[in-house]
Amino acid sequence: MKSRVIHCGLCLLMTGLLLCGCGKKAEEQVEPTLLLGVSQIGSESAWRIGNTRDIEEQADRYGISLMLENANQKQENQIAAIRRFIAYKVDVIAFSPIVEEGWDNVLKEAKDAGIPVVLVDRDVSTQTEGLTTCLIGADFYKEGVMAAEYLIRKADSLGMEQVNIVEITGTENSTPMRQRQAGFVDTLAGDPRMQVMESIDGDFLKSRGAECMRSLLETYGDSIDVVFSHNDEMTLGALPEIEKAGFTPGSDMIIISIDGGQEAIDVLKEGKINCVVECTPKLGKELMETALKLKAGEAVEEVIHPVEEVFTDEMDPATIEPRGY
Ligand code: GYE
Repeated sequence: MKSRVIHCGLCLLMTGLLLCGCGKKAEEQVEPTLLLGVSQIGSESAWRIGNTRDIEEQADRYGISLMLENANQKQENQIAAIRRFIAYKVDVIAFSPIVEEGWDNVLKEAKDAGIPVVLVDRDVSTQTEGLTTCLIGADFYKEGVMAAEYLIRKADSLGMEQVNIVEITGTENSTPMRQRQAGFVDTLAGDPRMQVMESIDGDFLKSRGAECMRSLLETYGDSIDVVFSHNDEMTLGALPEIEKAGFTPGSDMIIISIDGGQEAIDVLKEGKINCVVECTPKLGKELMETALKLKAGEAVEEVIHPVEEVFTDEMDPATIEPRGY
């Protein structure tokens, strides 16, 4: 990520040269670019990699200079990155908080420096109100609801009387983990057939998805009817474990995933995943437009949720467009 920062520095230097009349096109009026500092969580999933790529592409499209830092899954790296953005006097800070708590101090520092902060993808929970300007990200609660609604339809169609569920959750205390779980559990609450036997933390990682599935299979074996996994990566880690244990995912066990990356959709087409709730990583365009508005001192919407759908074994898989992540 350092090279990106250096690259930004060079861009600024070049802009400066043009502005002070040292460049060839000195007579042209060059608009100062907006400098956007983005702290990304890491590279834990195809979703995250697609999200980073989208932010980079959209920044280029909008002519916005980007200081993009990858925190490698560590909150302290995100806090350090935000502090660097403040020191560098960026125009706008955007970040995807790995967990909800623990941001009060650094966000107060950004506020004191007069730099607006945009939450991308995930939310924060702070003691002081008003430390961030807006949130651009999915409605995770609704994603959990859509997953549960599919399960109710599926259990109806199979005439199931008892449905034993295991849940592999995303990073503990992160917004998608909390909200996906809440939406799922709340929606199933009125259905006496549904029983979540265990929820286990898979941290949104493929390797953890495999480990969690091994342990769930050891404990519950063939009494597992449903695996609800909070992202595709963990699902893709869990599937080979189910097969190794002698079960056929998609028929012996109902598999429900979230994200909708191409790899999971291909596996849905093979019949080994039954339902994938879409969560789009393409938040870059909204982010750039929001950053430009904030720089211009315009009002922005407090919450922007992208429209999302659900892909299931109830539909014709040929109708699913290539996903792009
Ligand atoms: O589902 C997962 C990623 O916050 C929505 O984080 C995001 C989640 C996404 O690593 O794959």
